[in-house]
Amino acid sequence: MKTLVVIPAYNEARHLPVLLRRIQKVHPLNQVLVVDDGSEDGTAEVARRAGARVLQNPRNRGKGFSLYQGFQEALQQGYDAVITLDADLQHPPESIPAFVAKAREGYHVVVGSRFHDMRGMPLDRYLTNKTTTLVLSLLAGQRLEDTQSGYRLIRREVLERFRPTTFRFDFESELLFQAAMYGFRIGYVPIPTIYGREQSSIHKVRDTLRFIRLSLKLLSWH
Ligand SMILES: Nc1nc2c(ncn2[C@@H]2O[C@H](COP(=O)(O)OP(=O)(O)OP(=O)(O)O)[C@@H](O)[C@H]2O)c(=O)[nH]1
Ligand SMILES: [Mg+2]
Repeated sequence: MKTLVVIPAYNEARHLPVLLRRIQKVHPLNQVLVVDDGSEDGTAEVARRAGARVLQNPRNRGKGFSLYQGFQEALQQGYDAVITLDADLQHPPESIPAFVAKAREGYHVVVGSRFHDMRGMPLDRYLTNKTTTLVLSLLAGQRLEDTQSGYRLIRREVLERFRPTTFRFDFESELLFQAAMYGFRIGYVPIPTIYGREQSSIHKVRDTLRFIRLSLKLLSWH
């Protein structure tokens, strides 16, 4: 299964050298695409120097937009799947083979789930995660897990079908919803819950409002 690893990155120059070195042990770096989304800290240069392929947005467009750019690239270049993973070392690249193995079992989307052990997740993120997952499960008519996890494998068939309307952190919710509605099989692999001291780029009020707006929009699918 030819897989493109897509890494959305906003000011991640500090983490990328370590991350890319770890990725290299399990996946060829010429099949790793870092999307630098208007960073101000030299993220693109650092990623290029470490041997990854790089797309660079002159200004910040959102995590979802960057992921979508990665999806288009993968489709154009004939990849069978993408693996999306965060640049901030919360997603251990050593799990990449587990995602591929799960996809081979016949799953179209594989989500890295932290639901088996969420100790270490800050309370506000825990509550947001549980609530958004419950809402999306109800909307999608199936029990979903860890819908806010950015560590995923998505097969080509899903990428071809997906029509996003949101391009920030809501994008990943919309992707899972559409995959479920189109009847694609969604599987899970356990990943650890890792939180450092980094500031999240998620804006509590703005991104919550975006999620509510998305949920209302998804209701009209029914
Ligand atoms: N392309 C792009 N990537 C972003 C943007 N904001 C954050 N990211 C990246 O998305 C990944 C996750 O960002 P975080 O801010 O940690 O969000 P999160 O992991 O969902 O939130 P936490 O659970 O609080 O860690 C990291 O690789 C960031 O560099 C953005 O505006 N554009
Ligand atoms: Mg994070």
